[in-house]
Amino acid sequence: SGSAHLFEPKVFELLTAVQEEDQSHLFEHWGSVDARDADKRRLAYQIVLLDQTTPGGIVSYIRRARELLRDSRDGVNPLDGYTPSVPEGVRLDFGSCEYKELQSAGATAAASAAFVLVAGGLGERLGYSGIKIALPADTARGVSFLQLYIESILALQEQAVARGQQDCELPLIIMTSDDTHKQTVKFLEENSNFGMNPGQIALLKQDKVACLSDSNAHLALDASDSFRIQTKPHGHGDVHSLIHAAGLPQKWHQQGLKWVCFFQDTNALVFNGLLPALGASVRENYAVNSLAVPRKAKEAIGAIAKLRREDGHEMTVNVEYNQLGPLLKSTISEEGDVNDDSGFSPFPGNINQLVLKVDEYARQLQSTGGIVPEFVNPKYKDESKTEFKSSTRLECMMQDYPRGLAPDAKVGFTVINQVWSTYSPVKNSPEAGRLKVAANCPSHTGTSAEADVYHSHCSMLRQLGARVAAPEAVLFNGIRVHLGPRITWSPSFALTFHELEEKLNAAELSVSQRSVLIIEGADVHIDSLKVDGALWIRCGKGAQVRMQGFNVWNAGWEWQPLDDTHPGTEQEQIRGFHVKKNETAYQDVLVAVPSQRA
Ligand code: UGB
Repeated sequence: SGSAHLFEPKVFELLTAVQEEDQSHLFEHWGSVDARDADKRRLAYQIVLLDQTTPGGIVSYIRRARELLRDSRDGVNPLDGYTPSVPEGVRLDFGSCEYKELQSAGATAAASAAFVLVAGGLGERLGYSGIKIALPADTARGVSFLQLYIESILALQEQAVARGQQDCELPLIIMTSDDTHKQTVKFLEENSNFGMNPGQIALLKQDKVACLSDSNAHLALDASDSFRIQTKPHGHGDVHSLIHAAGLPQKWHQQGLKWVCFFQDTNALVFNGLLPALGASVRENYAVNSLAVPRKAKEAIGAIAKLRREDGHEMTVNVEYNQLGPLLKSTISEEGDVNDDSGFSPFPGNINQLVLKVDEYARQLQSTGGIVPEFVNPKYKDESKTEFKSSTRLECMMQDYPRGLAPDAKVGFTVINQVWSTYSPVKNSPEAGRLKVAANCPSHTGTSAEADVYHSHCSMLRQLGARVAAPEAVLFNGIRVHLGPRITWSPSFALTFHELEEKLNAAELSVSQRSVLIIEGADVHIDSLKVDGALWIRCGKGAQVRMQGFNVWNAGWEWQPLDDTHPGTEQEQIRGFHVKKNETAYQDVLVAVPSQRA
């Protein structure tokens, strides 16, 4: 129309290009293209923004959507023609010789690693109003997931510095979304980045993508605002295009970094898996290494599978749980997704912790622009499969990255056989958790996550020969867990079995069932110690604590179920208990004592 020139040419060009993708309905009600009209400007500039933030741009997005929606309507299964089998990978027992070896090798290799935390999820399933990374990783020590992750990375960095790599500064990238960004920034600011340098952390915010209203990939206008396109999250797969857009792989390459480790928002045990996996990546020269755990059949976590097509094309990828059953039924197993004699599915469960090799990752992102294969999941109104119950959008998952790799890329997995040692996230509300338990699956609640933190710490000590009392079954929020002595320590004290061995004489350590033992600080040494009650050892940077002949006995702390007199805070309600601190013995050496010279 005559007023078209009022939009800048670039904007007008984009609007035309979008319209030509069968999107006339977006502008039908415009009358004339008048850029002075506030509503029209709003829609136009939303399209500009979507074009900038959508991987590949808006036109490419519409075209991808059209194809995927057509396949969905026609019932085309992307896995058709593929036969699954259990791939080759590294299988480890928590604390075995091989595990310890790879864990130490991984801790050394971490000196050349970048870390990526995906934290854009809102946690609807958990029913928590705050950001999940601000939840406590365990109630005894009380530090948040984010602090724990940062402390772990800093501990690895300190070790590299101690080995002579003076300038080591390990990058942390946090992917946020509109739902989590502001709160994440504030949380970091309020806590001075938990000790990281300001430039060490990079936040990448993912944006939502345009919704689609029908099988022809028409963009969906808001029902109450015909000058706004509906948007929804695109999924954690965005992390790759954001990393690409920020030019990070090239930067990492220049810094001499070799590995990049991805992990999720609420797994306190992540480094128990990441370090041996990093060690395995070095040993096996994996371009992609997915961390995995034994998976119960039908459990709602993806399965790592090797897929082979008749023409010989092979890939080792994650198959989401809703696709695995049908795929197995149509190929190798009439029963579908069922447990074998081990009580678990033969396919290891993906836990979305990945170790990628930087140089191949950089090459791959260069050629794909960071777009990982997408999928669409429309809920159709009827059999004709043209209209949807509500608008849909394309989605993507970070673990689908290997799908785009060349067939000769070395893709493996590392499974740790003891799930509780490696993976125990806080994903589900108590109600949802109880349903999971009823279905014979881990509850993945605040309750189970807490118990597993202590369980894994206790197990490490026991494996080294300490006398650590057995756990007792308790019920919180209707979820039964086994609660051992509440033992936890900071990553600066120990991240590996090897460090633990160096710092404590396990034969002379004993801890009773009701006890709490918290150890914080790098230079803590336990020669002989008996705890029956609560002991908190706090050792500042540069200071040293040596526990020799200590015998702690006090009223300790109690984990008490919530009830009407004590309904608990939102954070406590997720777990189902509050901690009553009756008495605590502190061993504090917070400032360095100047060493005495003879
Ligand atoms: N996340 C984002 O950063 N952005 C998003 O848009 C969405 C999520 P969920 P999901 O380990 O048990 C995954 O929602 O996606 C972050 C795997 O697909 O907790 O349902 C979010 O903040 C599945 O194969 O999990 O399922 C969180 O940190 C299985 O491995 C992370 O992404 C499953 O996780 C995961 O998001 C599992």
